Amino acid sequence: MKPADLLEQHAAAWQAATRHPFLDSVREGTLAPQSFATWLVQDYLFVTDEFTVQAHLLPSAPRYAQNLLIRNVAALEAELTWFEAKAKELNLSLSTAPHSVTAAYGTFMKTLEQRPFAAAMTATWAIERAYLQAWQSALPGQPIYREYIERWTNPGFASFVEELEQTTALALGSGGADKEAEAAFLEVAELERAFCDMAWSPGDRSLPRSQKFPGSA
Ligand code: HMH
Repeated sequence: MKPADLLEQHAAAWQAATRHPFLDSVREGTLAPQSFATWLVQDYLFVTDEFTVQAHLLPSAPRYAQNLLIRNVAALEAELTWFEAKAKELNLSLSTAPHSVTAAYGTFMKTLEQRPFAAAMTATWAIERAYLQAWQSALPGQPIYREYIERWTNPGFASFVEELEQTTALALGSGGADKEAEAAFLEVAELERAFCDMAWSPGDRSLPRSQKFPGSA
């Protein structure tokens, strides 16, 4: 099995994870400010968990994956700093309780430490690949979201995701964990969809449209 086979065999689940009204509204500029704020704060909490889990994967990762995984950990740490700056700009508090979906995603990621490396690597790739594709669907997007869209659609990020795919292919190539890798892939797809749903919840959408983009006041 190759990573591309997973995308092909689970095209519907993957589509649901990466084509979402949340990103359509980022593209169209119709997103409620509260939805964006919820997304930003919860994504910060998500990356906090992802960073911890990825750091834990390092010591037992195969030699061929170590350099890439170290760069992933470094990129996630830089992303935390970036989110902290954005939150400050927009006057959003990051000391918020995780939403149940964010908590579930964190719990899932923690289990990767106990799974075969091929499954953990497949999930690591799928998590980043999902964001690449989801944010590509928001292109060109509204100017207020430009920096966000560019973060996950720039060529450097795309080639990083490509490297993750190649390393996942190597891990799968050593054999024996296809079923576990497939399960992890499907869990990522479902959690990514749920994460977008969370930001795009009817409760959030019903907030007054007149409210300005956070920080624009
Ligand atoms: C929910 N998935 C989610 N947030 C992210 N920041 C990424 C993937 C990419 O790191």
